[in-house]
Amino acid sequence: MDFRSSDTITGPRSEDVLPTTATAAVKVVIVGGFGVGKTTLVGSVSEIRPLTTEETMTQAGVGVDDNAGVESKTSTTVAMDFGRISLSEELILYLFGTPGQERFWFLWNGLFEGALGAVVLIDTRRLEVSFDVIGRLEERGVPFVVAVNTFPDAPHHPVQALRTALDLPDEVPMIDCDARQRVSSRDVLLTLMQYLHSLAVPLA
Ligand SMILES: Nc1nc2c(ncn2[C@@H]2O[C@H](COP(=O)(O)OP(=O)(O)OP(=O)(O)O)[C@@H](O)[C@H]2O)c(=O)[nH]1
Ligand SMILES: [Mg+2]
Repeated sequence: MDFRSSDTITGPRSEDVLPTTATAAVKVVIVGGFGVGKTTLVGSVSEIRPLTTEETMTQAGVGVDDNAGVESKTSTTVAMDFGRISLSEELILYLFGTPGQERFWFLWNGLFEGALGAVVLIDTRRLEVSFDVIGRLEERGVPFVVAVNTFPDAPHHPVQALRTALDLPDEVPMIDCDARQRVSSRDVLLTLMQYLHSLAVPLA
């Protein structure tokens, strides 16, 4: 297992130290089917060097790992991703990326403990890998937003068609993103925080 953040222990770097102005910390989970870009999103947006648990995909996974549509993928998350981002001087988000493959989903229980909300990343080339993920979030009652990770060869569907396909309630925000881009990933997290805020503020 590759715990990249602890390859060489040289003491904290300045960007690893929590800002003294931080007053609130929120745990957010990044979920989605296999290969939709969860590890990429955590890595692009994290201000600390992300912790990853990538393992090389081998022949042993053929027939077990469904890599249709992402055949070039060479590694997969086997436990979790972890990162951190300060959304403001006071507000810190701790990001936990889940493994996409169903055989590792038993880890969800621990990863969701104390989480305020979730981002569901989807790939429109393989919408079906997201169905169970959304169902499990709904069962847990965890508020979530949906981020459409735009791969270059992905078909473009009208928002309403996507919502219908995912059976998504109208109030759940949906946003396009490029998980490789920091600003885009940050916008996804801001959308989630605004949504959580709207749920917390009682309607007049
Ligand atoms: N073109 C494009 N490629 C992307 C984007 N996001 C991720 N990728 C690529 O897609 C592949 C899958 O990304 P990962 O971040 O490993 O996906 P994951 O959801 O963490 O995968 P698992 O943990 O195995 O479920 C990688 O090769 C990324 O470089 C994107 O927005 N656009
Ligand atoms: Mg991953």
